[in-house]
Amino acid sequence: MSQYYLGLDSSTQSLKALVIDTDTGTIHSSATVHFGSDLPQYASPDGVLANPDSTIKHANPLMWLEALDLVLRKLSDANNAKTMAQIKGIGGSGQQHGSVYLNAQAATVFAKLDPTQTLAAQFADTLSRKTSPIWMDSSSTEECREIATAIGARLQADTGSPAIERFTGPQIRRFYKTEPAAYANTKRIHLVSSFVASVLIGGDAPIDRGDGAGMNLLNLRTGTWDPAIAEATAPSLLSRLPHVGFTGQPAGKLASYFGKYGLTPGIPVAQWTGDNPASLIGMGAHRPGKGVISLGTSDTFFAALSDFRTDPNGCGHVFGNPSGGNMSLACFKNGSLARDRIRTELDASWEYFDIGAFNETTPGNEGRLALPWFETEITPSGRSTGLRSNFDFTNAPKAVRIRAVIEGQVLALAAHSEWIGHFNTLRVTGGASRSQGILQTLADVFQVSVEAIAITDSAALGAAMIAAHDTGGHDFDTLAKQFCPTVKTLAPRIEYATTYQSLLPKLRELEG
Ligand code: XUL
Repeated sequence: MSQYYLGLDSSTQSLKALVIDTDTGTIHSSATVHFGSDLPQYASPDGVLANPDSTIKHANPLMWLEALDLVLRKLSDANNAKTMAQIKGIGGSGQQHGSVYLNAQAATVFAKLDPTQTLAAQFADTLSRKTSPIWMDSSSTEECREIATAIGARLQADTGSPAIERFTGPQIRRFYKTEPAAYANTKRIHLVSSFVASVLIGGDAPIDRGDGAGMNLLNLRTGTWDPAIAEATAPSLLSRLPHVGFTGQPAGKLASYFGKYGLTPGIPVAQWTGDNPASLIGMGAHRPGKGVISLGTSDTFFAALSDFRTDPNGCGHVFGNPSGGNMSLACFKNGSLARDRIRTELDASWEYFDIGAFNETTPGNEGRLALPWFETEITPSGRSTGLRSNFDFTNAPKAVRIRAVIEGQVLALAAHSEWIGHFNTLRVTGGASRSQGILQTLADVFQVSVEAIAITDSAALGAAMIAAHDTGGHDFDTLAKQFCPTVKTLAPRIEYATTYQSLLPKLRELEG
């Protein structure tokens, strides 16, 4: 009888569910809820609530819960009862850094989930903060400065990152300063990942080391919360945080509520992690040596680290690797939404955007570069918002503009990941990894071979693989061989190495 494991990924724009079959090494089934189109009542087309202040990016946590009910309903409708009953364990990942604030009532609701009501209805009165700041929020600059002043260089040396606007600690400090009464009324602060895991187990799930490292609160050297940093962030914060889980140890058992979807109550639920740590697993890159580029809502560059190292320029981060040890990450906020906007504004078809424009222009684009910073960019941070280019962008031919944007984004990926080291292979995932033009540009800029893997939902796949590992005893090397085969490899064209090398100073100039 086949063994199935379910992976869930609660990302910025959607919630995905993926069932893997570890006997056959295949993906058995999947379901997706798009927050914008499936849950329009939350008025969050891209998973974010509108706000007149462009630095504030919040989402409604009840939307994530409604999506959980809906995705499990879709999954059980698509499968027969036997399949649902054969799911042996559940894993999950969430968009990183986002936080959920719960009052004293939450513990009772967790313990008595009622299958006759929806999750969103049951948790509606448990939020001490109605909306959750997510990773796109950049409103906490002042709080970052305050935490950095209080802790000094030790903050990056021990937590893996300097104070960063989107990280949970500075966000919590901002909440404490702007809404002190609501902070006082907060009994528990969860990450998106540990919140959804808590709902699944009907109790307080731990925060895993992988995702917890994105909070500016977790000491990666001791593996637990840093009391001095927590106190410098907000008073009595330690008592409001769940404990940090041990890598590989399940979070708990599935609550009986979920029996209504055909899942077996009591099956183990793995600790949930961040979408990037889960993607590291889902890309078959849990061992050092392979760099991963994920082209999604945000573009990220990450890799397993052989030792604990931090970015001397302060842009990159260290997170926990779900297979043990650490991973590096650099995150670029203007990823696929920026590419979509350029394509729409230029009225270009996907085919032209992915291939045609590249055939009409030459690598290096005669030095013309653009950075589509429509949202306040994270890497590098502190720069003004808007499209930047070193040529007359508006009047240039379409193909030149498209190449300028893609080469600008890829050169930024290369420039800000230099501290991580050199790789012989880059594995690429995310929607844009289907683009021939982007893949070839990555190979030529990085001068390494680029592999695309079949799956674009690497976080959901990674979450399912973590479930198979943590709750079913499967090992990551075997799982990676089974589930992460390469579908396409592109070789670097050596003749363009110097062209791109000489563009790096131009990129730095454009970044300012
Ligand atoms: C990573 C980051 C984003 C989110 C959303 O630091 O902010 O990649 O995890 O995917």
